[in-house]
Amino acid sequence: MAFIDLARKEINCKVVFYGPGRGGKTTNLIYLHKALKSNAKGKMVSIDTKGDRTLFFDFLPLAIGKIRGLDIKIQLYTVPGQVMYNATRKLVLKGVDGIVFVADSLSVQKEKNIESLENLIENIQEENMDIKNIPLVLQYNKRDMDGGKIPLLSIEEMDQDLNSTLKVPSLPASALKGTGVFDTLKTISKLTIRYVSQKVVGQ
Ligand SMILES: Nc1nc2c(ncn2[C@@H]2O[C@H](COP(=O)(O)OP(=O)(O)OP(=O)(O)O)[C@@H](O)[C@H]2O)c(=O)[nH]1
Ligand SMILES: [Mg+2]
Repeated sequence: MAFIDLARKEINCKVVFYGPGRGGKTTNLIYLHKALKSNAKGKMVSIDTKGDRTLFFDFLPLAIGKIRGLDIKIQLYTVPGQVMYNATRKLVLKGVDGIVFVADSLSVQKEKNIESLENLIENIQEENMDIKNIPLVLQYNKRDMDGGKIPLLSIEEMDQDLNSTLKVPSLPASALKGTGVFDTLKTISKLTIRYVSQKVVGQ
């Protein structure tokens, strides 16, 4: 949950990258960590990985600027996408202020994307939150693999599968090349800061 530290004049928000296994969540954070200047980022920490699979979570703290004299800090987390690690996903989701759902554009992953989004909605409900109230952005990742051996889902099909009822912002991306990664961060940051400010004002 977001918290304001008035002594330090800062607001901290938590954004979680969610989505199916091997969809590219960790790759998003790795790209941001590489691309950002050192005054905008802290240390990236990956807790428990096996090969390139996340078993617990990755963490990357960012300082994204000032609003009305307050420093805005966003802490990025990833969950493990593998189906069996649901308890860990629930733990990482606790106190979330914004979510990036990283969907895999490979056509063979169509069902996995849908399952993972359903799992997210379920886990959010269990936390007594409503997915419609939480800032959410869909990222359609791996668009650089267009024309490769495995066909990609079209953007329209992914919107149909994942966004027909949610109707949230969706962005094409390649976390590996970095295309769309900053757009994703910008979009979720804006929504999250607005959401957190409203909660603060409402208190
Ligand atoms: N070509 C291409 N490969 C990608 C892209 N994003 C991720 N990958 C590759 O896909 C594999 C899985 O990426 P990860 O970022 O580890 O996936 P993850 O969502 O963190 O997976 P889990 O930790 O198992 O949940 C890695 O080999 C990445 O290099 C992309 O945009 N394009
Ligand atoms: Mg990972």
